[in-house]
Parts: sequence; structure tokens; C-alpha cells
Amino acid sequence: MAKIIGAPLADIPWQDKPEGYPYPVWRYSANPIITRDNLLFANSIFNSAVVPFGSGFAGVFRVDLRTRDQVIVTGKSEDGINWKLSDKIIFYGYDPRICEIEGRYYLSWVNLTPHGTTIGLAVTDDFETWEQLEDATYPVARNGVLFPRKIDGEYYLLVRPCDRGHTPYGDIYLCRSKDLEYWGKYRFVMGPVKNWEMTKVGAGPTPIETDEGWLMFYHGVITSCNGFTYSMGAAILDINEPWKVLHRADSFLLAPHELYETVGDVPNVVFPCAALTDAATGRIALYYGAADTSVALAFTTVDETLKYIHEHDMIK
Ligand code: BMA
Repeated sequence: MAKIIGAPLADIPWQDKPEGYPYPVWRYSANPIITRDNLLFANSIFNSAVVPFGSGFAGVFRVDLRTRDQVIVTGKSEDGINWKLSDKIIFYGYDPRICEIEGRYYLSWVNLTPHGTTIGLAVTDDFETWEQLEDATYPVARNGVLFPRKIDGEYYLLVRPCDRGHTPYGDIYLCRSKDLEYWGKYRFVMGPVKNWEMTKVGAGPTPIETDEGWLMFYHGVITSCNGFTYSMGAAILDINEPWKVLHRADSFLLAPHELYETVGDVPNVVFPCAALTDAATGRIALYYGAADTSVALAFTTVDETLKYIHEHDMIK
């Protein structure tokens, strides 16, 4: 049995796998959990991230306003499913991730600059007051995802250098920092290999520590004659040298299929940004943006996912 290394958290959202369902990740039956109706003046609410906070959960949400400005707001929930969003804009930009490191909550997001997007960083203790740190990268980069603990005394950040458009320039790198201010020692982690991810790949939720290495869920993009399709894959990274990919599934674990994933402002997108885990049972609840329109929830266990990665391992 594979194990999550972390805290037990009995109250994360959960539904058992439907009888006879053949795949390792299954959807919440009442998806989507957050729609544009959760906030006045929202055109859409999608790629968003959550963490355990207090006796419940807190989150950072990507909202595209009715002006189509891209902003980030916070939200709170007792059960991880029903969310109360704040209408206060904390930052401009998109695709937020949130990561607890040593008791503080770090936001990484796609920050907007006149020269292109960078990885913005900010920290909070209460989800009310935020201290913005230096941007972690130069423009242009997206999909900045922090590791939940220091490795050999340094903070680690996954990042996807890119250009200003939606062009096929999309490999995952990582860098590290002693102080969350100066980042360096860039290492290539992985690029597209299989057809379903051929255009680009980008890290998703905060990596999950397991007894086999870091479990990294990521998105992969294929370009068809009808545009992009975003799906979710998974890989295991070395625990001490996480730029080394030990195992990687050759096929996606979740791809657009339901109507709320295939129809929306940008059709055919599942874009994972967060995972809640329960180390006691190995349960994982995954939060993903659906069709750039709403937030949805899916479930797996560390055992199911690692078994799938090993059975479909492209790294022999
Ligand atoms: C990416 C980002 C995501 C979005 C995706 C599909 O480049 O902008 O926020 O979900 O495209 O539109």
C-alpha cells in the first residue's frame, strides 16, 4: 500500500468510487461545485486552489469579471464543497495555487506585468492580509507551484517558462531559493512526450509527499483542428532531487468528458490546481477548473493513482 506522508484529515470532501468504474480518478456526482453564480459580477470562476484552514478550508479563486479582468479572491468553506467567496480583489492575475509551508500560506499565481506574465508570490496567515513578495521569475512564465516543505534547507518551485501566447513552448522546470526572494539552480523536470500532452505541460496542485516520492498531478495539452484540449496526468518525482522523474503515466487520468468540461468559455479543459489529502486513508480530493467556466471536484486515492502510474509507466 502506498502512503501519503502528511497529516490525517478526515473531513476532506469524499465520495466512494462508483461500482464498476474502471479509471483511477472519479468525479464528484454534484459537479460543478462553484459556478459564476457564486459571485456577483463574475463572468466565470474556475482554476482555483484550496487548503485546510482552521476547522475547515480556505481558498484562492480565479475570477474573470464581467469586464473580463482576471482577478483573485479568497473564500472559506466548512466542508470543502460549499464555498463563500469574498468580493474583495486580492491580486490581479490568474491560476492561483496555495501552499502551506511551516504554518504560513503561500500564494503563487500568474502575475500580470507589462512585459508578460511572471510567477507572483504572496503570503498570509489569515487569508485577510497579504504580504506580496518579489516575483519568483522573469517574464514570461506560468504555472508556478511551490513544494509544501523545504528540501535540504531550500524552498522549491515548479515553473513553466513560456512565451506571451498559446504556442507550443511548455516544459516543466524547477528552481529553488533559500529565502523565497532569490531563485535559481533551474533544472529541467519534464516536457511533453505522449500525444495527449503534446503541445505543453504544466504543474497542477502542490506536490503530494508519498513514500515513493512526490506525486505531481499536472495538465497536458493536445492541439487538434478544433483547438486545445487540457487533460490531467500524473508523475512521481524523486523525494530529494525532484527534478528526477521516477515514474510517469503514459495516458491521462482525467480528460474533458462531462458537459461542464466540454462546454464553456473555453471548451475541453480540465485544469487541476489543488489537492486535499488524508494521510490516514490515502484519500485525495482534486479541485480543477472546468472549461474555463466553473470549479469541479474529483477523487482518487494515493494507492489507485500510484498503481495506475506503475501499470502505465512510460519510464522503464
Ligand atoms: C491556459 C491558462 C489557463 C486556462 C487555459 C485554457 O493558458 O490561461 O488559465 O485554463 O489556458 O484556456
